[in-house]
Amino acid sequence: MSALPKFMTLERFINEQEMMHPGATGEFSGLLHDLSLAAKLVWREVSKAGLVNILGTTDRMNVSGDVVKKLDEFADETIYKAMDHGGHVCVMASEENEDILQIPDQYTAGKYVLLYDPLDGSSNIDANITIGSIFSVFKRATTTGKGTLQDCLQPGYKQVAAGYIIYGSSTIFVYSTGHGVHGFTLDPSVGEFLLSHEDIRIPVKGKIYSLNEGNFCNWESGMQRYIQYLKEQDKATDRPYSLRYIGTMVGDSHRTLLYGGIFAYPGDKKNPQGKLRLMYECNPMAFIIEQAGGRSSDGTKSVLQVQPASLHQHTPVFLGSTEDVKMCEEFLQGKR
Ligand code: AHM
Ligand code: MG
Repeated sequence: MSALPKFMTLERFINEQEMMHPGATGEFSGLLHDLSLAAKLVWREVSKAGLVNILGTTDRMNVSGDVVKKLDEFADETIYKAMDHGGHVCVMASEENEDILQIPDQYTAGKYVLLYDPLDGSSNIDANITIGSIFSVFKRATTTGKGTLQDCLQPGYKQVAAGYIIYGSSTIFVYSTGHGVHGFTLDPSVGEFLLSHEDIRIPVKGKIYSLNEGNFCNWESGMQRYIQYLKEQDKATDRPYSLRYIGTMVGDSHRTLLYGGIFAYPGDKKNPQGKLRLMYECNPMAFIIEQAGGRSSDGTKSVLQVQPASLHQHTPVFLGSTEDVKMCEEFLQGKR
């Protein structure tokens, strides 16, 4: 018999991980299984976006003032409906909804909290550019009954799992439960996510920077000096760096995870807290990057140390290779 590679589905991987934790109730695995189904349902719709009359905008704005695309609404509802009745989650919150999302009365409230960005990079949809979904999971802070805002407003270091699904040239489910970062590529012909990136480790240093440089004139001087520095010629420090920017955080962070370097959305004079949301984008990506051996920062401390005060708060974010993020912090703090 020819030596076929070992096929490891996401479902089997989750189950095997659960068996390594005696005492596990299976509730957490159930939550991840439900998320993988949600991912496939969203992927199915995303992949035919150009074929059906689903593209275009509605007249509704989300709470951050962005125009909501129809596909955002579909992804938002699909993830909610895939997760609301499994008995694993006590409350949810999504980037597209101002308030927390309660579990319907007829279903059991579980012990986990799910926060998600249903469709990240939605301004890229019409141009058929990579988009994604991002999720963050906490254990509930309250003990019984319906989940509350207090359950949702926990700092990122308390996440028990986080991940994203990238809908690109292939669809990949990347997640961590605090034991490394693993990626699974969807084989659409069998409808399974198969292990393709085991135990991803981010390079200690890269040579790519990824950010919206069009905001340069509004940045603080430390940020401006850092980017100027990356563009200077110096063989010894591998400069100049290359610039890559998709404008979808999932895509830009995924490339940074695999190739190294830095992804950033800094604060600036117009928006001191930047554009990206702590609970739906920055916390889960920071968890993944740190789990892969990288570094996250809000300019002064790990993103995971930021204490949330509200569901939709923004934070400056710097993610990537440890050496690159450290150097950026030095510029921001005026040490260079
Ligand atoms: P969203 O599509 O969920 O609203 O996400 C916001 C997106 C991020 O994916 C991306 O990093 C950023 O906005 C790009 O912003 P800009 O267009 O200012 O560069
Ligand atoms: Mg987003």
